[in-house]
Amino acid sequence: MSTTIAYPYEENGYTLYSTAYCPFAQRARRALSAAKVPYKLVEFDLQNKPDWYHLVNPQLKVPALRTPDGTILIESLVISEFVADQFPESQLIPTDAIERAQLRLFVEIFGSRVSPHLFGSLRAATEEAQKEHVDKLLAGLREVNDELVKQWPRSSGNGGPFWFGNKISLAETSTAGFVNLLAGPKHYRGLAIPETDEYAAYHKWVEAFSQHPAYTESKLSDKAAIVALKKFVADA
Ligand SMILES: N[C@@H](CCC(=O)N[C@@H](CS)C(=O)NCC(=O)O)C(=O)O
Repeated sequence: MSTTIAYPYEENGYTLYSTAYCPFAQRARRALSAAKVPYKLVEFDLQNKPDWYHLVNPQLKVPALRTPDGTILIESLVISEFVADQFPESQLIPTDAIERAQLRLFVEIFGSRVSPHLFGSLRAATEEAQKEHVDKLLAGLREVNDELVKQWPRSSGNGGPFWFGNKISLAETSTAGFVNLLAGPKHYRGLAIPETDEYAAYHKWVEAFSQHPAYTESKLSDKAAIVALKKFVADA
């Protein structure tokens, strides 16, 4: 008897459906990579989605993760927490409930105070609106900085330079993609992140994860990020 595979996946393994420039897809890739989980990467262009993709995710969004038992998971943070739960030895998230909440708050700052203004600054049509978003983006990055300043003296912070001391965790795998995309507002809107005390912890943290293979293997060059973000730019 022959079986038809309606969409590509790794038999008895993990398959991640992804798009290179998507910061949400990068979350899932980086969680898998930081946990050293082998997986098959199925990458495609969102403008040219394969016909079979609705069988994987009817919402037609990336990322999606197919697990060895055939379960399909969607939503980047859900996938990331699944990886952390399934591979606890990777210590991608603390075990203590308060520390877990503190890590989730850190990720949330990127979701609600960094990412909206990163994209908002590009989409804004007037110089005034662009400047307002750039100012709010900088305020969001100062919040990230201040959260690290609070985190590092805690036992889970252990002095940094990662959120979780000397280990990469979901705090980085879930947010580094947005740091990578700051190349867009820098290029299109003149964003400059000052080298002052207000941003010192932020810069130290970025420098730490920038060397990590879980970041570098799916990092976009500044040029690629600028090209990928062009479609969001109101006046490009
Ligand atoms: N909340 C979702 C957001 C995923 C998302 O918006 N992905 C975009 C690409 S970055 C997408 O697949 N868009 C569908 C399309 O452009 O057709 C998650 O965190 O996974």
